[in-house]
Amino acid sequence: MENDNIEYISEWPISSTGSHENDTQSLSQLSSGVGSFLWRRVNSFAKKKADPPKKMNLSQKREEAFEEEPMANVSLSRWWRTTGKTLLSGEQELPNSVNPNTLIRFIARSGPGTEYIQSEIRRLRCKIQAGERRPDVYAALSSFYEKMGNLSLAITHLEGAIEKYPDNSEYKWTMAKLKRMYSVRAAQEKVLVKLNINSCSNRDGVLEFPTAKQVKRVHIEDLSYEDFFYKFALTSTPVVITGLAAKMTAVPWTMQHIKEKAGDCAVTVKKMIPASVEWARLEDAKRITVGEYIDIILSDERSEKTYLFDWSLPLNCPQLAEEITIPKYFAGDFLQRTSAGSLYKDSWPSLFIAPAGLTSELHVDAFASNFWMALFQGRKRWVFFDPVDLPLLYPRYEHSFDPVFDVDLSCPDLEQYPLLRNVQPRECILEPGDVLFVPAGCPHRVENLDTSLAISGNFVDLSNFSRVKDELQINSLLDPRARHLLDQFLVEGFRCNMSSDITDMKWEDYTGAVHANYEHYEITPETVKDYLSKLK
Ligand SMILES: O=C(O)CCC(=O)C(=O)O
Ligand SMILES: [Fe+2]
Repeated sequence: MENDNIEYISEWPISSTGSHENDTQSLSQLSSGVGSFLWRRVNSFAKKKADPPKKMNLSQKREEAFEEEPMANVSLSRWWRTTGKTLLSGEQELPNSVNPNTLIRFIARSGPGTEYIQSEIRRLRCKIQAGERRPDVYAALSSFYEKMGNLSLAITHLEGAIEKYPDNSEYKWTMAKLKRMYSVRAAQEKVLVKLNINSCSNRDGVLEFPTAKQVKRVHIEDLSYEDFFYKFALTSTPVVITGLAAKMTAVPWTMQHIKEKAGDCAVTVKKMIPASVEWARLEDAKRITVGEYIDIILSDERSEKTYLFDWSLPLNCPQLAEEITIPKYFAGDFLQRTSAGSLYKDSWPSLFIAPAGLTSELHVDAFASNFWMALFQGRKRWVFFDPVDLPLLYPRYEHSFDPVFDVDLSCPDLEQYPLLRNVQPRECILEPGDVLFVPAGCPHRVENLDTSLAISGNFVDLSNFSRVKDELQINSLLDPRARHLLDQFLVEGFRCNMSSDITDMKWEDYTGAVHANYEHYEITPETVKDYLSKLK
């Protein structure tokens, strides 16, 4: 079966983010960047080998003359282009995607793809048995085991590669990912043992998705900074703050206002691809101006639903960013205490415009960041899960540390995914004028009930600081910008105290927060630790 998209599966990925405007560093973009090495040959080892010493004896020469084993993604895409695509005829259609990660996952799960993976596993095992015990052979074998879902063997063989090439940060990154998947599996097995099917059957014995608790709504006048920080941020509890969004912009934000200020700016809008393995199942759709996009959204003819998603205002339209006041609850953002140009410092607030019916599928915000969203127009239905529920939602870590979830929450299948019976969802309908807080690590799904207009930001404070540092530690294995950010956070004396006297901050004060005097701030890492230990 022919499909134009197959041409996108090249040995070197055609980046799904290749057309991005100006390095907006949005979460979804970062995730595809970090994982992209999985597509490359693991060539740092090859480079070492390809740089031979000046004088070599014959046996050394023989040792140099090997062809490096490609990792599973590269191997599968080569196989697909030469052989696989002819074998697939008659099978299910390829996903309607040009994203290499999405396509390769489909191929790996197809009948012929699985057979190819199994034959590669046999071939690589023979190679090792025949004495070719190079790190690239072990790493390649590990990557095929991972494709088959055999985590134990994937880990064992990657350990073999790391033992022989301990400095390879790509191997280390993959090992961290395999271990994370392994711990998810272990958590799932524990719950499966105790699963009580009856607990979620209705009177007729039909399985039902657990009823969601409503997220608390608190009026801004009734929510002090201290209450927000201790009761919600530190306990990973989402909250809707009412009456706040209107205070956040110098003039009311409407579609017309956005069009006037940003109409000529170009943006890559996204579309939801059900089979996608990208963050929130959103993939790049097309390049268009903000003005054209708003015209389409406001007109009735909307053949294809696209999302203006997480579009960085500081990077793309600073004059809109300057109109924003950051509410006190989020204004203590540690990202603003880093040097100019640091990763994420200028990524937010970002703009969201969507037509009714479009969803951001289940996802977790990257690098353990906290999140807020202010809604100006339309309604959005949010469903959240506690971070401890993550394994019950069947997460998979494919090409990044941002999990992709197998379950479809629009019609959850409790037979196929029995662990879903044990989740404890919360939900809310965000109304215009509301501001939502989503704590770090909470999986969530969002459905636009109407045409909507919103802004959002991701932030770091003492409620998620240590988790953020852990995530950056892993990301920094492959991403020098993550390393640079982490180094600033780790410096002794990084100013991480917070103050409950904090006030809302106009844009220039917020971004200039690096000059504040933190010594007098009374919320310290010790205060937080004490508070959390008393909660237990
Ligand atoms: O409003 C949406 O569609 C989702 C926003 C979100 O969860 C995010 O940007 O992380
Ligand atoms: Fe999110």
